[in-house]
Amino acid sequence: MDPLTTWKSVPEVNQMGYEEFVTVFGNVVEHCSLVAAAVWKFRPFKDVRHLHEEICIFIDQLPTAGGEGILRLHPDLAGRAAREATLTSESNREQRAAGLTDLTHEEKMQLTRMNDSYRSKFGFPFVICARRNKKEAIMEGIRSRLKNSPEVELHKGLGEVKKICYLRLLDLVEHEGVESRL
Ligand code: 2AL
Repeated sequence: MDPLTTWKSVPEVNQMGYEEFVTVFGNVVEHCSLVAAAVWKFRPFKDVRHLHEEICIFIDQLPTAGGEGILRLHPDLAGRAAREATLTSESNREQRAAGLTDLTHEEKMQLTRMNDSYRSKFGFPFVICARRNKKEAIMEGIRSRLKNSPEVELHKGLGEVKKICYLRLLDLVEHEGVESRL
């Protein structure tokens, strides 16, 4: 998909009805259209960054179980959904960009083992912004984050969800003059 032909302008976003807004932004947080449904009422947005800030505020106000739920909606990196080709197009593109579609058999086994250990320790999957990390950084990230407490990992995981969300928003909305890094 060519972003230039699909980008929405901020005025277009601000004029969207609820249904169109959820159709367009329903997966900026993976499998969680509730987020788009919740922030629609905060239009008009000044720019894409303002829309992202409202999403972050919504995520930060969730109780622990809600935050954990958001993390659980994410597929494992190079996990079952990738093997079974059931990833969302966004996730597929992100995992490819990080080099996770080109892992050796050995690397796949190692990542699967670490993903499983992470999930059994914390009760939610390891989440990291794949477009901001190459496979080596992801492997190192999961290894070191496995040592953290559940509270720290809930916070770190949601921080990564916000980064993933920001990059997905930049794919959808015109953003001239807006910082592409958070
Ligand atoms: C993902 C995903 O689907 N995209 C991304 O950047 N990270 N999943 C994950 N478990 O970290």
